[in-house]
Amino acid sequence: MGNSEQTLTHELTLDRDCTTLSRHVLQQTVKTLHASSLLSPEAQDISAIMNRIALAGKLIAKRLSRAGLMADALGFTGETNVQGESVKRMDLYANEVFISVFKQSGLVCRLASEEMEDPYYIPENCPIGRYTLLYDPIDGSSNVDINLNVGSIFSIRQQEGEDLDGKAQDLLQDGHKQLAAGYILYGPSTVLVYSVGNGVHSFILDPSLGEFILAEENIKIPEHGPVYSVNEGNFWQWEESIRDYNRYVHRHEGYTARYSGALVGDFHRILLQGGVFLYPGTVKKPEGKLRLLYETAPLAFLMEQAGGRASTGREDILDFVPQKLHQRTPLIIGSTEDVSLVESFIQDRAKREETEPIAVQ
Ligand code: P6P
Repeated sequence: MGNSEQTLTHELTLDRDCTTLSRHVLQQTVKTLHASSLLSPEAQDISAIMNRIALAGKLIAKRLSRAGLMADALGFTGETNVQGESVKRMDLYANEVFISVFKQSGLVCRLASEEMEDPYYIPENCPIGRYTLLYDPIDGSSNVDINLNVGSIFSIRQQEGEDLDGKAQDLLQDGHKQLAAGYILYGPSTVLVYSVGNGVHSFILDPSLGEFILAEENIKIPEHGPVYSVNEGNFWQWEESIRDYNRYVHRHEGYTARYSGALVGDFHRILLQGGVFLYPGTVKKPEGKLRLLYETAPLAFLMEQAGGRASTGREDILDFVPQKLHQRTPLIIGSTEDVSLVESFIQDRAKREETEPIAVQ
């Protein structure tokens, strides 16, 4: 390799190492907003919010790496959250981390979390911003005590109106209202993936620098992939069409099952390798288990930005209008061909049920 090529390679390498999250978000937001400069207030705000989210991710990653050595860091609190789920100590810790990094930021007015029945309103003695952070502080917390991957999921929306009744009704709008979305995956490395509507980009935390460094820009999901990710233990709870799909992938070559019990890790695999993740409705939970505003909608935002699809099985996730803050939806998300295949089983079964009397169970 000649000297000039070596210099170019070195310069590229140097530039790659210097692309931190805050710089990248600013550039991306300016492009998305067609803003005139890096100094546009909204671009600055979104970049600052992403920086706060990154700080929360660093604090949570640090706690997770030491939790097994700390008293009272793991296990259950003995409480039940608004979802009816047993609360892990890490759920509460992570929820508090997000509140603490945003409370004095002057960037947000509300924080809506899976762990809180109502949004947390920034106190009047703190600076108030015009944005709302919606988040699942630790998704997949059943994996925490066994040292398997977990994640945080986030979505950023602008407050609309004055929310005078404190009911945050303006949050009950479809997913196209999201300004940004992403997740942090706490695995062998800590990965932050985000989009502000101009492609999907991943960053890896360099613990020696304490910085998230750009790993991959404009991630695109393959149109088809071999992986289907679903909890087959629910097979007899599903509607017949989903059972039809499951039988199909069992009988046809080229499919393989992967399921970790933590949405963020399963989603990340599908995003990078292609395929489909499903959490369908069940008899007990026809709306499904996953929550729209801080789980399925942010992931749908990312997936569509990456060239994939996200559906409830009957409509696009991003079109779904929630009736309540903790609205649940079924989720079918991933490669366009694989999501469409699942939907085809739902449509075929619906047509058959229209023309044939439903057999008495
Ligand atoms: P199941 C974790 O509790 C979670 O919300 C997601 O992270 C995960 O995909 C799903 O639930 C797992 O649910 O019913 O398969 O254990």
